[in-house]
Amino acid sequence: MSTTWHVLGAGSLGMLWATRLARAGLPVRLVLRNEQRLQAYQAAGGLTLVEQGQARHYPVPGQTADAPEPIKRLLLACKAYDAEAAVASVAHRLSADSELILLQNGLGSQDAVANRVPLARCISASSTEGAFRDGDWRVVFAGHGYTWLGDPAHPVAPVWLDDLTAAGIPHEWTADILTRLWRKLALNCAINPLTVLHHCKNGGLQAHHCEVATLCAELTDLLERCGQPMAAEDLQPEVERVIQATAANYSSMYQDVANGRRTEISYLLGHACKVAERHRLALPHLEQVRQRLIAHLHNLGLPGD
Ligand code: NAD
Ligand code: KPL
Repeated sequence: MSTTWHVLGAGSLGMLWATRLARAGLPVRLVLRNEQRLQAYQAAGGLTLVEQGQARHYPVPGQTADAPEPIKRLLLACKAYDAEAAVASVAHRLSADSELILLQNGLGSQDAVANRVPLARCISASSTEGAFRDGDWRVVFAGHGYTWLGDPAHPVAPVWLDDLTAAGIPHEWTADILTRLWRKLALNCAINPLTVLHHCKNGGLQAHHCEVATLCAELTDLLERCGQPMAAEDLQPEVERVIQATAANYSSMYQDVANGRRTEISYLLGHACKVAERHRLALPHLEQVRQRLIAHLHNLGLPGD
């Protein structure tokens, strides 16, 4: 019998994973924030996945964190700033043979989660898939991509990767998940805050080439200093390539700010600056961008963390 996938967080990625796993005939349960959300979900009767313009309905069963059955496999699909509290809400249902898959972008939340549930196995993920919500309990699959998974503490791949294959979720197990997470963090730090501060699409940063190059130089120093030389390799050319390839897009942070949503700044730029301080490495431009961004968020009435 297949192990049940508990998906905590009925947001964009949570719904994208839950619907594809359910479509493959795998047992899935959606863990919702409270009884009120559960009732609203039950009234809707399930999730809708919109793929290539086609909407399909999946009646994935829902429950709250207080449901009685143990959780053996948990996909944590909330934002980085909610991860620790979210896992705490189901900690009483986890045990030494539970496995958690952490979908959060950036760094910092994974350690916070692992410290909360030291017995469970925590697997980190870094995804380039894209999805957004276009209504309650509805997700649009917006960009095909890849999800890298890895466990910095144990290099052995889990057997349930077969479930992802069956569900058509493109993935790869990697022993170097920290390199991937740091590389993505560096890309996001070099691009996302500047798109917010200059109020532009990613391509607009081509007009701020020197500023981008300065941030890349500091990020490269940081990655080398904190033992991530592979994540540092040719960072600037890759940042420039991503800016060009995604020129017509707004960065995820830009979209969060434009929609009045809290950003994940503390797990991106905030994490980079904190680690630099720990290594006594001065990164004046990154620190200045962080402070400008926080001031900008406060001016908009958004949290600066
Ligand atoms: P989202 O805001 O759409 O969804 C998060 C969901 O988690 C929300 O529905 C929220 O209510 C729920 N949640 C938070 N705390 C909860 C709790 N205690 N109990 C139950 N539910 C709770 O976020 P998302 O876009 O799916 O992003 C999730 C993570 O994946 C982020 O770190 C993001 O950066 C990363 N990511 C997203 C995408 C994407 O395309 N959306 C792509 C790559 C990476
Ligand atoms: O991941 C991104 C984001 O917008 O969050 C890109 C497109 C790489 C820009 O940093």
